[in-house]
Amino acid sequence: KYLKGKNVGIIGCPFSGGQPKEGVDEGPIKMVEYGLIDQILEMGWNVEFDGHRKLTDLKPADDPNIGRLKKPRYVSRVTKAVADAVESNLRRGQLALTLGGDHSLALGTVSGTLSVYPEACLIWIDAHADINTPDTTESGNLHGCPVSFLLAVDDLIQKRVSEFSWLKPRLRPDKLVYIGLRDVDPPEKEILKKYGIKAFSMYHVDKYGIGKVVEMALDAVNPKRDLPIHLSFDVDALDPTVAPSTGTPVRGGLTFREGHYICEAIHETGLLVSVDLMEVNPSLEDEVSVFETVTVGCSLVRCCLGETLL
Ligand code: NNH
Ligand code: MN
Ligand code: MN
Ligand code: MN
Repeated sequence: KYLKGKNVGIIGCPFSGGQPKEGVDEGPIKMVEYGLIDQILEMGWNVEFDGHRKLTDLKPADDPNIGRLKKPRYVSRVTKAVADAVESNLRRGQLALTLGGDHSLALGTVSGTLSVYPEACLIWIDAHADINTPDTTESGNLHGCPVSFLLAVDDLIQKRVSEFSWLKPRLRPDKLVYIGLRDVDPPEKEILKKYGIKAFSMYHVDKYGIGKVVEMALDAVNPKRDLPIHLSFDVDALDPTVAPSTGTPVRGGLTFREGHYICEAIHETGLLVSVDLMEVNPSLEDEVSVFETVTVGCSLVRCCLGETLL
């Protein structure tokens, strides 16, 4: 509906500055090495990919904490560049596919999407809500904060740091929905409650089944099925038995099929314009775990592009 034809622009983002564990920057590199580009070409898509972004060039010499926030300048510069890349892909009629990298990158991807499609809704698949503010974050890791920076609500905007002044908070709370939550910080729960943000935790997945949950999630943010969709998929939403090589695994996650079903069902709407696949860390766990995590990342992406539908 929004994109004509099967054109995808891939933005490879080897970046780990939003959290402390090295190796997550290798996620996009490994997904491409494992053949993701060819797999997408084989599905009949036109693919634009001119190599991974040189994001380390943007690293400032000095980047002291701002309050609790770690590497704020680095994260800001990188995510600004990513926002511009997503925006340019979308303006050229491509689906924007961003491979992470840590989830702070969503500051850029979602901003880029909303600058082209201000009416877009955001579906966030994650074990975590990533909605800490500069005040509530315990860790200071920006991958735990992107959603609060994106939200267009006055009392969060006041708390924003000037370093991120390029970022226009355009996401209305009623355009955001979560699936897969099971490790949400107490202040994050307060924020979800305060703004009435729809969230389907693993409890809801167990209670209703994934089919019903995705339908309810779409009903919440896209009732007429006419708005563009940005899907931000943190691989730690999956159970650690399915995706072990990620920085913050949490037990009791989505099964292999539940994760894929979400991607298939969202593809099926025909409204998907932008996809993030984040937090694959090939330096964690053993060889088999890395293989499983990288290949599941690739197959989630393929499902977003329509692979498994008959
Ligand atoms: N809530 C924690 C924090 O803010 C953990 C976030 N970690 C994630 N999010 N991996 O997806 O630091
Ligand atoms: Mn996340
Ligand atoms: Mn997570
Ligand atoms: Mn299709």
